[in-house]
Amino acid sequence: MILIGERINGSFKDIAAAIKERNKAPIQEWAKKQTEAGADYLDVNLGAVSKSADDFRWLIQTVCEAVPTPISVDYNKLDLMRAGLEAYREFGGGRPVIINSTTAEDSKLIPLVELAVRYNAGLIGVVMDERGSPQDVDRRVELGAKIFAVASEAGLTPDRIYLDPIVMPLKFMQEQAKNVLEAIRQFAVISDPPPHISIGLSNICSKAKERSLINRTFLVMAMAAGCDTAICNVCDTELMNAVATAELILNKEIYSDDYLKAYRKRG
Ligand code: THG
Repeated sequence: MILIGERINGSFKDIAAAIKERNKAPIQEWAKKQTEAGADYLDVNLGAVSKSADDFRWLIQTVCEAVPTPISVDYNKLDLMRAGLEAYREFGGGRPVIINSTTAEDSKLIPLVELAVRYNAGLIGVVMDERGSPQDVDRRVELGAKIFAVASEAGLTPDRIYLDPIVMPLKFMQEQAKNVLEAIRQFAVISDPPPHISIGLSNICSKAKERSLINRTFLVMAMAAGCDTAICNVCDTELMNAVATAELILNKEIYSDDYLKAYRKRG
């Protein structure tokens, strides 16, 4: 699994306050904690707290100073994405990068694919268009196939393309979870080799009581369907243990009695 730590996101109160006050400490602590927990990438997202390119540059610089972990640059507007990628090039010194994200709309997809080519980045494509996010499997797959086709045409190989079926809250859109799982199964046969399939896991447990249990049950099911990347709470030990066990069951790691310990030390 490619694990992307979700915690440096302005939708969390402590991160929002840290951005407003330009206080590096809480952000750098989360960067370190998630890195120690095994994050392959750190998602860095301003949230709604700011729309300023300067703040995004500062946030990315702050993370890069704390840890050598690569970043997924998370913003839904092109101008800030450009500023973020420039900052990352300056402060990240040539680390890998994931652009998070494009949608399937031409006005976003075409420039963001171009940015991914220019910055040698991976690109997450969420299956939305001008009409919003689809509720059914077929439309999700249609939009995923479009993103894959446009990105491939521009020269991105499948290992740089991440399709995101858009996970919805179980509490409010209960019927969507099984549609997401079916979309994952179909993304996995879009090409051979397939693209990465990535989910924003914690969307599933929004406002629910049993957050951790819902997260880990859904992630294991998504992995069985073909998901290989998750933006998630990497500091949730039960979640990480479930991922390690699912990887054994899917025969992606070699069994040993100490596999949990081995998984924690990986990378
Ligand atoms: N796909 C892609 N990128 C994404 C998402 C996605 N980026 C953002 C998001 N979704 C993934 N990250 C999070 C981060 C936090 C939470 C959910 C998803 C979360 N927040 C708390 C909540 O909603 O209850 C609020 C914060 C708090 O507790 O204070 O759970 O789907 N490509």
